[in-house]
Amino acid sequence: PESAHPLGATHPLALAPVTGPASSVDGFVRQFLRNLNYERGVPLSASTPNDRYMAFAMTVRDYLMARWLEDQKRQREAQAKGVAYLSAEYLLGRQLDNNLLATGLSEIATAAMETCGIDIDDLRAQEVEPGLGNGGLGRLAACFIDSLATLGVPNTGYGIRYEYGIFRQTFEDGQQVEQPDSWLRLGSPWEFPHPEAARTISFGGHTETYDDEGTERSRWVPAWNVLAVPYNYMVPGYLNGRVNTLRLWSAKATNSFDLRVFNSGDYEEAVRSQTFAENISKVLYPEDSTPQGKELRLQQQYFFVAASIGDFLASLPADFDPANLPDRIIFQLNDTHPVIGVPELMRVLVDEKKMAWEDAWGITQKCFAYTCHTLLPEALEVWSVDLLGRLLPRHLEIIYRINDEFLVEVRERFGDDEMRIRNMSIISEFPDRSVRMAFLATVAGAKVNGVAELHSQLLREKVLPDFNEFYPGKFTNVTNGVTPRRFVRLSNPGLSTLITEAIGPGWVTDLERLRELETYAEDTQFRDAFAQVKAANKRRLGDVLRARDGVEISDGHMLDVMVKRLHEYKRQMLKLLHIVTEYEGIVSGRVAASDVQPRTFVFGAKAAPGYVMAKRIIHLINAVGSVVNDDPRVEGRLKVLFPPNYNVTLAERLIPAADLSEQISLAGKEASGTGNMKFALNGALTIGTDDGANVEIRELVGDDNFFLFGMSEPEVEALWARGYKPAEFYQADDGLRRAMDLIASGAFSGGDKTVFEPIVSNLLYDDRFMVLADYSSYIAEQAKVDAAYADQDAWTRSAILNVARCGFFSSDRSMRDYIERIWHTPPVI
Ligand code: B1H
Repeated sequence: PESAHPLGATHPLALAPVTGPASSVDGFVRQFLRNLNYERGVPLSASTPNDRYMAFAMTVRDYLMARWLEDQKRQREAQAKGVAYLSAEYLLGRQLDNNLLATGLSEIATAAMETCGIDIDDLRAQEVEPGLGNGGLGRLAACFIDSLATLGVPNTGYGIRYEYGIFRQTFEDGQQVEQPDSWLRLGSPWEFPHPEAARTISFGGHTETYDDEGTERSRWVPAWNVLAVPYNYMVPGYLNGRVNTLRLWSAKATNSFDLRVFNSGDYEEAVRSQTFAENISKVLYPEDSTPQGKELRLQQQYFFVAASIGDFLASLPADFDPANLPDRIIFQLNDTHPVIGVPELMRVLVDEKKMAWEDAWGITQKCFAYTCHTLLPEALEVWSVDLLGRLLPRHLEIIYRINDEFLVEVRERFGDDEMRIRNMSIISEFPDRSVRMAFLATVAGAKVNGVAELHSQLLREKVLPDFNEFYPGKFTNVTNGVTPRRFVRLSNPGLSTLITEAIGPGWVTDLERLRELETYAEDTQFRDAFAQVKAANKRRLGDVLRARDGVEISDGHMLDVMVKRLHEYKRQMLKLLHIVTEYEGIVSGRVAASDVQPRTFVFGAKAAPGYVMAKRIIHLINAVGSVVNDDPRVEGRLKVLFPPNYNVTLAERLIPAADLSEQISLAGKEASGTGNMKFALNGALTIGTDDGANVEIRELVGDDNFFLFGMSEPEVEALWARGYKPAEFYQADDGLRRAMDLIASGAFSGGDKTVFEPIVSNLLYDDRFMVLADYSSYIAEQAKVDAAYADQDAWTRSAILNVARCGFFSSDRSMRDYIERIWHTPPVI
C-alpha cells in the first residue's frame, strides 16, 4: 500500500540505506566475532551465553554509535531549544530488541547469528532489564524519551543510575520477600561511563554574606562533596537515524579511601566515607505513589538534579548569556522529585553568575515546567525545613525568599486574606515547618499539567484551586501515552503483522491510523485472524509462565488480568472479592460449575516493602489462589495465577494475551494509568471505573466496547459527605457478606481466623477506598462480561474496535502536546 520505508520514502527523517560495518549479514558476523574476540577476549567456541549476548549487543551498539555522534553534532550546530527531562525513575525494560527494531537490523542480525549457530532468542533471554523505576511514572519517562527520539526533538533524559533497581519479588508461603536487583552483575553493554566528566556535588555546611565590590552577596560554604559520574545511554528513534541521550548519574566518593587509616588496620573506617557517598545512588526507593521522607532520598534528588543542571549549563558556549537560557532549554519536572532544581538554578544564576535576583527569577520561571502525577494527599512531597536547612542551607534561604515574594503578590491580589495566605504558602507550619514541593513547582513552573483530563480537572479544582485562580492559564492537561514501538510492535508481533497487512506499516509512528481498522472489524476473515493472534499470544504467555513459574494457563479460559503496583486505592481487594464470590458460589452449590465462564485471573503486583496492608493483600491473593486452584469442585473453571516479580519484560508477554483488563481504582484516585492504554491497544476489553484515563478510553472506544461500573468521582464525594459506613454495604449484599465471611472464617488460611482479620476489619470499618460500596456494581458488570464473552465473535469485534480507536494513546501524541503547548521545541530536521 505504500513505500517500503515505514516513515514513507519522502519523510524528512527517513533513514538513509543501512551502511556501516554491520549493514550486511557478513559484516554483522565479522563485527560480532571482533567484539567477541577483542572486547570479551574469548573465541566463539569457548564463549558463555553472556559473552555472546554482550558481543551481540555491542555489535548493535556499534551501529548506533555513528548515528549518536552525528546527532550530537547536528544538535550542537542547530543550537535549537531542547528538553531536559528530569526524572528520578526510568523503567526502561530490556534494550536489545528495542534497539534492533530502531535500527532495522533485526533480520540481518538474526541471519548473522544463524550463521554462527546461535539462537537469537537465547541472547534475548540473557538480558536483565534495568528496573530503575517503580511503576507508571518511571515507565512513562521511558516512553517519553522513546517518542522524543522518534520525533527528532533534542532531548536529554536525566536521572539516577541506581546500582539496585526495583527489588526482585519472590513469594515464601505466599508472602512477598524482596531480593536485591543486581542488574549490573554481569555488566551492561548499553552504558558508557564518563568518569572524566564527573561533577562535584556539594552538601551541608552554612551560608554567609560577603562584600562583592560593593554589593552584598550570599554564598554557600558546603561541608562535604560527592562526585556525580555520568553514564550515557543511547535512546534511538524508530528508523530515523536519531539517537538522543539518557544520562544517569552515579555517586562516587571524592577521596574514596584513606590509605593511612587502612594501613593502621582499621579497614572499615578506611572506606567509611566512600560507602557513605556511594550510598546515594545505591538503591531505588521502592515507594510508589507515596514519598519516603528520608534524608538519603533528598540527597538523591539534589544529587541528580544539581548534576544535570550543571551538566546542561556546562554544555553551552563559554560566552553564552544566561539571560537567553529559556531559548535553549526547558527542564521538565517529572513529579516533585526534581523540584529542588528550582532553587538550584536560582543559586547558580544569582550566586555564581552574579545575576540580579529579579532577572534570575524571570529566567527560572521560563525554564521549568511541572507535571503532577497524583492526587492522593499523602503522596504530595514535603521536606522539613529542619532537614532541608541542614542538607542544603542556601537552597532553603532561596526557597524562603521565593515564598516571601510570592506571598507579597498574593496579598496584592487578594488582600490580607490570612486563610488564603496560609493555604498558598510554600512553607507550611503544621504539623512541622516544611516545604511543600508541589507548591514550589507550581510557583516556579511556566506550566503545570496533570496526566489525564479528569486528573487535571481535579488538580485545578480540588488540589490547587487557589493557584489556579492566581495563575490563569498556567494549568493544563496532557493525557499520558505509551510507546507503540515497545508495547505493540515489539510485544505483539502477531497483531503488528496483521495490522500492517491491513493498513500498511505507517501506524508505528502515526498511531491514529489504527482508525483504518474500524472497517476490518466488520470483516469475518479479519476477525478470525485477530482471534487467532490472541490465541497464539496466550500460548506464548503459557510458554513463559511454564518456564519461569511452572504454571499452566488453561485452554478456553478468559484471561482476566490485573497488573499494577499493589495499592489499596487500586483495589486489588475488589478483584479478589469477585474471585471469592465466584468460588463461594460454586462450592456452596448455589451455582453449577458448568454454568461458570472459565476464567484465569492473573495478578502481577509489587508492594512497597514497608506497606503492611499491601503485603497482607498479596498474601491473601496467593492464599485464595492456592485454595481455588486445588479445589476439585471448581473443575478447573476458575484459576488464579500470581507470577512473582511483575516487570516490563513480563508485561510485554502478558498484555498481548489478555482478554480483560482490570482498571478498577476508586474514581478520583488513579491520576491516569498507562497499563489501561497498553491493554486496549492490544485488544483487551476494559472493565473499569470512571477514573484517570479510563474516562478517555471509554469515550473513544464507545460505551458498547467498555465495561463501566462503580461510583463516579462526584458520587464518591457525595457518599463521603453523607458519611460512609462500609458495614452497611456488607449487611445489604448477600454475595458480599458470604465472600467476606468466607475470608474471615479462615478458609484461605488453614482455619486460622487471625491471618486475614486485619483486611476484613479494615474493609468493614474503614475502607478508605470504598471497595464495599462498589462491590455490587462490579459483580453485576462482571456478569455482563461473562455474557459478552460467550459470543466470541462479538467480543473479537469489540476488541478490534478497541485497537482501532485508541491511537490517541500513543506517547508520540503526548509528546506533541507537550511540545506545542508547553515546551515549544520543534524537531531538528
Ligand atoms: C504515579 C507516582 C509516584 N503517581 C511517588 N505518583 C513516588 C509518586 O517514589 N515515589 O515517591 C513514585 C511514584 N506515580 C503514577 O504516574 C500514577 O499513579 C498513575 O496513575 C500514572 O499513570 C503514572 C504516570 O503519570
